[in-house]
Amino acid sequence: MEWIRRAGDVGAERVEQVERDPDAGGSVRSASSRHTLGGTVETEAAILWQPHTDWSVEPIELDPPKEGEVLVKLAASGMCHSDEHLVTGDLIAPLPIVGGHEGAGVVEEVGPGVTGLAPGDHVVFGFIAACGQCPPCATGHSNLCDTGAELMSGHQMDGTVRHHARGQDVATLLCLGTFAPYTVVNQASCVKILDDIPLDRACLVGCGVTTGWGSSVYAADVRPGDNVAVIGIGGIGASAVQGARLAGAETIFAIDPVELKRTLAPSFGATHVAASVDEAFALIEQETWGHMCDKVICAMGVGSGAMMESILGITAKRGRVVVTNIHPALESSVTMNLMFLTLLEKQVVGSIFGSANIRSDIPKLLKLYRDGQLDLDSMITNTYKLGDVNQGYQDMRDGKNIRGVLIYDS
Ligand code: CXF
Ligand code: ZN
Repeated sequence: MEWIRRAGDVGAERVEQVERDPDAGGSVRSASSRHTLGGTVETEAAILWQPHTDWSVEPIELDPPKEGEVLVKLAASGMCHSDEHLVTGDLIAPLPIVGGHEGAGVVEEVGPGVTGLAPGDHVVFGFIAACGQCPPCATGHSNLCDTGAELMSGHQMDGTVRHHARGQDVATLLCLGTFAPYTVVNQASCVKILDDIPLDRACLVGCGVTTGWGSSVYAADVRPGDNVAVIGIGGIGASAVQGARLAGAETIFAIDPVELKRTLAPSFGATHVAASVDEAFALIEQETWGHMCDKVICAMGVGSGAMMESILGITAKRGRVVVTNIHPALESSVTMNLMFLTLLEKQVVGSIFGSANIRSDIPKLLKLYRDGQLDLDSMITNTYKLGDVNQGYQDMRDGKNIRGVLIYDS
């Protein structure tokens, strides 16, 4: 007899004493995964083998966690736009790669040297790991963590990978790979959360929600009475609207070409909607008496440098534009009248993860959710099984989702 954690146990604090069958090698089976404790996990994952192709859902083998790593059984994964950026080639990463970086689940095993995490702990992954030791972490900017930057390579800290398919090594997006019921990640990526937070909601704060909320609250520094514009009302933009509302903005202009998103935006706190920046110009001019927006958050899927001059046009004197969305990796030109930037003291700042801190802000946002101040429920427009991941992304392209979420079998 020995103590094991059942492979199908997400959401339940349950460690069982089981009789191991010596012929079966002490293995535990769930519907889609076979797991030998301390050994390989045979499971499945959505892998991108080439840009401009579908995600391929297929069997993978997962090595046990090494130094500083943990094996996590995932309950859910958000379907962020950044995974789509791998498909379009706007984001460049080593291929093949297991997608997904908005994950929440339960720690199943810990590798050597792991401190502060134990089997049974509920965790959310911060999409940028935070080691707590490097200069950015030590100065309160863990969104720029040096370890996090290394793990963005998609390889573990020792330069190898734990994921394998078709006899090949497979990287994981941001060294997370949440498009799979199991993954192995660095402990620095994990944030322990309370057991009573639903994991299918909690996963969203690992990227999109905190990125959007922090873009308003930290990067833009929205103040009570501010006029704010949010461009792009996906998962990040809807959360930026919520952040601006919580920070006391007076007016919040939600700008999106998709009608469904303009319809949903007021429920997150938008006071006005417009289909484009150009259309928003006259509305903002009228509603702010020509003052324009103190803060503008760029949260469209992929930005375009050619739009910056119009974006600066809806920005007030001393106003700040926060560039949260990604731009194509090879784009290096932008339209911007630098004379007016100087004369009107406008600012353009970049922000990653909403300039937030995974260890303080993830628990904070989940508390706001529990207290009913942050709406995660309405952010989830559709849920999918892993096998339907391509349908989920098609729905995103078709403008049907604020956020799709993959739900794994419990
Ligand atoms: C992105 C930012 C660029 C690297 C990949 C992740 N952020 C959120 O999805
Ligand atoms: Zn993301």
